[in-house]
Amino acid sequence: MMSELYPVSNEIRLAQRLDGLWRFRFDPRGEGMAEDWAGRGLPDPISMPVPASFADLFTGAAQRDYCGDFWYETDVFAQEVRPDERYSVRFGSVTHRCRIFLNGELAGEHEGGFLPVTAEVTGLIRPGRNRLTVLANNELNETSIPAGAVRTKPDGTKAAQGYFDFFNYAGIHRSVWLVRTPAEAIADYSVSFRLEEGAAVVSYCVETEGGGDGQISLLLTDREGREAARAGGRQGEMRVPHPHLWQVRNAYLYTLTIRLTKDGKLLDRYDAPVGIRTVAIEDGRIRVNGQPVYLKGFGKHEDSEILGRGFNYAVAKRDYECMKWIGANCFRTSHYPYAEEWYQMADQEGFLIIDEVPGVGLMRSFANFAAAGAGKSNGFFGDCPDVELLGRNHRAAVEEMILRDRNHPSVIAWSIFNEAETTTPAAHDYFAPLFAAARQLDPQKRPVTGVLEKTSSPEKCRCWPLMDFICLNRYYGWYISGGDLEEARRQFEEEMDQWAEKAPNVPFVFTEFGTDTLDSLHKLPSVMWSQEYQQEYMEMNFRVFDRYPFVQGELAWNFADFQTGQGIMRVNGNKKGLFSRNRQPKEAAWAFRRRWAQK
Ligand code: GCB
Repeated sequence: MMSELYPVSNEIRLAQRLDGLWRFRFDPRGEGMAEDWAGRGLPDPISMPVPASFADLFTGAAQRDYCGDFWYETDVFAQEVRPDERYSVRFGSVTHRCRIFLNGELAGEHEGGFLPVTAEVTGLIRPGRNRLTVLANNELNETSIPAGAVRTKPDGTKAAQGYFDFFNYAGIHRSVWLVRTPAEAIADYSVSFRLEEGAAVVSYCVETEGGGDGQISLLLTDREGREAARAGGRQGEMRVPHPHLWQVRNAYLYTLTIRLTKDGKLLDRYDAPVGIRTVAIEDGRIRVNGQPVYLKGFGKHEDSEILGRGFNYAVAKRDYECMKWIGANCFRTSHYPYAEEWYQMADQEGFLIIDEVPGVGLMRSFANFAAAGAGKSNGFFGDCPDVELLGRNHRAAVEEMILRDRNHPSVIAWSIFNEAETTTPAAHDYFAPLFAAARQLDPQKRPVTGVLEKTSSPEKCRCWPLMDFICLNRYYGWYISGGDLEEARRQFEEEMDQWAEKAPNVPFVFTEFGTDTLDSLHKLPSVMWSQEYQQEYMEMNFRVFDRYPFVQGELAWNFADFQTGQGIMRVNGNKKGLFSRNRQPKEAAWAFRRRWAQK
């Protein structure tokens, strides 16, 4: 596996961003490979911004809803090509799968649309102009995640049917880089922490690539650039006396400078921010640096007008400002790992992240989210067409996510699935190895969890014992007993009483609860979809959460309104946001702001 180090430029390394206006072509008949579009250049291309989803840029439904193969192409100018260096192109993600070509030659391929794709192009790259081509595909099936299906219409066009409640945005959603590293290079590193009386012990491991016997040295400096610790060797410990800890909403980042040298010559260097903190579940509490923390925040989406799922710093900045205003300290990357820049910003802002793989849609039904919310599950693992292949793809996503994100202090837990079928022995057999893999892969041994929908009830769920803390998505007062909050509360408490008996001492976090709410609708007495109803529903939920001391967090669904497929359940998307899609607060946001200031 290629290094997952985020690209940087310094005196040794080059990271050249290739974002901009690329050339693009839909390939509805899948002709591009046979006609060698990678070698000959895209015929009659149109322009396409990178990064962005393609769907919302057009005025036609055919382009918005396009499903199948599509191609991107750009020119990469290399001023020089050094014979003794390695070159690669790195995509933050390409949704959902891709093949990468340089100058017509296949350089790499990747399954999964939410994690980086790195293709080594050493030997293929030439001085001057090079042609970089991407063949992408956004079809959904039941052997990869997120799960779904494709329907072929009578005219031969395809339509994606996700078993999930978000628009099947596709494209090059994150930055693309040309990366140059030395032949003998730092490939990756990891850190983990132990707090002792008056000191922190940082255990580290550095991996190198390209052979050679260069020496590794590490220097940890504080925010003022003063030395905090140093060490030598590929593996070891550093003692930091009187450490400045990374705290929730009060971040402190050191800089770890890793150097690879040989005979006094600097071969490679990589600087990384490091937040010293511990995460553990102890005495039924989620603890950061030993202190219990109540999680307050949201399930989010990478979603905004025009960009779709394309990463944009300004949108992300606005989201963090809104989350700070409302008093949040946490979010879940529902339902897929987000662009790396989200985590870098969370590291700086002191936000906590539950990092989720795209393990969503693993319950077959017409509209999974709706059936799930109402407790109607139709199974999955027992009759999935190739459960082993699905498991391999799922495991690859778990591995790649942990490898990518393990050094972020903001990441406090790994979520292996959202609302999967968990009530059969087949589901347990499917998930047990994925939980084990996550535990084994993470040097920091963070908690591992999964997100349970309504049919994963205390009596029926077979997978909750795999989890270090239990995440529940519950919609009492919306999908269940909608419009009758008193009855909803009664049913909700009935379930919670069962959990209290079933799983004593396990922390619970509500990872979803919410109501679709139109920012234009007011009504007294309240009705579903009105601003007043959202507020009353939230207040009922707060009362239930506060009755059960094992509830250790509340992540409302959703941070903002977001785009979904069309259907009778959705009014131009899911409107459960506490903020509108253009990030203005709904009325209930003030109730959260008041509550979270006290919590
Ligand atoms: C859920 C899903 C989420 C949906 C949400 C809803 O349970 O996890 O993806 O968007 O419900 O609003 O129905």
